[in-house]
Amino acid sequence: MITNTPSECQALVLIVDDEPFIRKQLRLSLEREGYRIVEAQDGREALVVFQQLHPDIVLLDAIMPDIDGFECCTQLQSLEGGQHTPVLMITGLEDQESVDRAFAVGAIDYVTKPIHWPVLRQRVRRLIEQFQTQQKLEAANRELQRLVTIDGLTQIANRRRFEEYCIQEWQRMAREQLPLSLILCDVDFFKSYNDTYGHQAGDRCLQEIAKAIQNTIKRPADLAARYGGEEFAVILPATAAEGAIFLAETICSVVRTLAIPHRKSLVSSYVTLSIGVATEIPQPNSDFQTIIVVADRALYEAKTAGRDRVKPYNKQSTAIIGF
Ligand code: GH3
Ligand code: MG
Repeated sequence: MITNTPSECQALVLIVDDEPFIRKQLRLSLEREGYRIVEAQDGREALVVFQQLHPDIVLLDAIMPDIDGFECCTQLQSLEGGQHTPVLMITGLEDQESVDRAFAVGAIDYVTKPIHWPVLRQRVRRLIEQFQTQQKLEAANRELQRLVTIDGLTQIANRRRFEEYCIQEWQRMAREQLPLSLILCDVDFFKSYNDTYGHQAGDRCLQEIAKAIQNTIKRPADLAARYGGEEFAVILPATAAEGAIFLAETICSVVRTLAIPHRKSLVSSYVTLSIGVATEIPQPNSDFQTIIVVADRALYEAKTAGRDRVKPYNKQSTAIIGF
């Protein structure tokens, strides 16, 4: 006898049949395997229960009054999780057309009455196993997807995610003709910070700054990213210059108030940021890199003007770099 693993045993089976006797037989047989069981006596009830409890498998009678099994299976496919959850049709119909119909509406397998119990048990076990493996794989893929877009040190978006999002929002703002703002931050005298306090302290400092920036942005569409070594970027879709400058000033002052000691800084006793801000309403088919170049230029101006400050994009900067 093949025994089920603990996670298979905890699996929830939804039994849908209008005949109480069949439901009871199925329940008893599958409870013996260790599954949890929930019953529905018609298609309508099955759809409600499915949405509430998200079962791991549905055993579905084909012939029922009102919504029959075929219709119920069709409707299940459109519910959340419906396309992934296996549906095993159980029916007295054996004709070619019924079998074809069952698979056409999304059933993954088909068992005929009278039920051959050992076969049913094996099929249920195999389908649950496949479903759960699939679920784990999808969760692992989601985690992998998250990992490739997150910076390992600071746990905010990485450069790759930044560029992806910047292109996406640049194009969206071009379609909607709304302003996109970009904030570029660079830690002041960070090389001497590392030299003074060590690389590990430098890493912790970057983590604190990332957290502070992340906590400062509020709108769901805003994205904070680690742009490079000690450079951070914030993308602000549908945000005009005033709003972006205000946020940049807030970031600057939040980092100041972290009060991370930096005795080798030439502008403060604490770690500070220099920040450049750019805002543009993108032209259709223009290159998103333009806004990065402009923000970088503004950042350079913040550095040369004495650091620990915000410099917004201005026309002069754009003239110098030729946009
Ligand atoms: P400025 O005020 O002009 O920006 O000077 P700076 O010293 O900050 O700039 P510079 O580009 O000379 O040095 C940046 C330093 O940031 C050098 C590099 O070792 C450090 N750095 C970059 N990435 C990391 C990191 O992940 N961890 C740590 N600890 N340091 C990093
Ligand atoms: Mg720096």
